[in-house]
Amino acid sequence: MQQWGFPVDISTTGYRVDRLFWLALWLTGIAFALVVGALTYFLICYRARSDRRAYYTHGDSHGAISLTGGLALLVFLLIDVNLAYHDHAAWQAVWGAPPSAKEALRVEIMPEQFAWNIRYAGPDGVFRTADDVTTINQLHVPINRPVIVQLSSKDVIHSFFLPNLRIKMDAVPGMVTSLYFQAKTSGTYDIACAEHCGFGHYRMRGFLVVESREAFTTWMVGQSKARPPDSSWGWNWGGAA
Ligand SMILES: [Cu+2]
Repeated sequence: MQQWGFPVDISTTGYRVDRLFWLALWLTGIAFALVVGALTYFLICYRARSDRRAYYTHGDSHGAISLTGGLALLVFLLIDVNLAYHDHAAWQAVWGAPPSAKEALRVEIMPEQFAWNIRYAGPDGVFRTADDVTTINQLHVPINRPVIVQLSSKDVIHSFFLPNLRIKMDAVPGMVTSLYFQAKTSGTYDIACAEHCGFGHYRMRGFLVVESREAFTTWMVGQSKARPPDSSWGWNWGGAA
């Protein structure tokens, strides 16, 4: 399902990203139409004619400089400043208010060429203990609960991308980055790698399953029985743990 050509938005903040996209498209689209319109007008109006001689100007008259400066200022204020203002507001909403580590579900993701290694802390809520749950390419989250994801990378730079949540973060070797989101619609959605990371880049398609709290718990219990935790990677959550 799509909205205006976008993947359906299932997040609490994604509409802000979409609005920014449309605002940028409209502003630059209008500017583009005006520029092309003016260009066409001048091309026709001042085309070569036998009764008119061309003349040359450096464009350094007072009027020409004022017009150029005025137009530049107008573009700067109407497009750049306008976008920067709205961008700041959206940024604050999407990245500026992380949920507390207590209310949120915490997930560690360690991508490698070419898969997403995903780890949950398990019932005790502490990472790198015997009840950790690890999966590959399968990220299950409960609906309407904030999720904090911490990322690093085993090999090259990947980019963890959830198109339906309008959120994306680089996964960099030797560094821990993070993002958070809250999904409000259940279903199965794509996880993509948005950084071309090698020949198997296309294989880094994972699945995000948004489900009820009960279904999530049932899944988690099943996973913990299905496979032993993978302790070959990890990091400290610092104060958040
Ligand atoms: Cu990748």
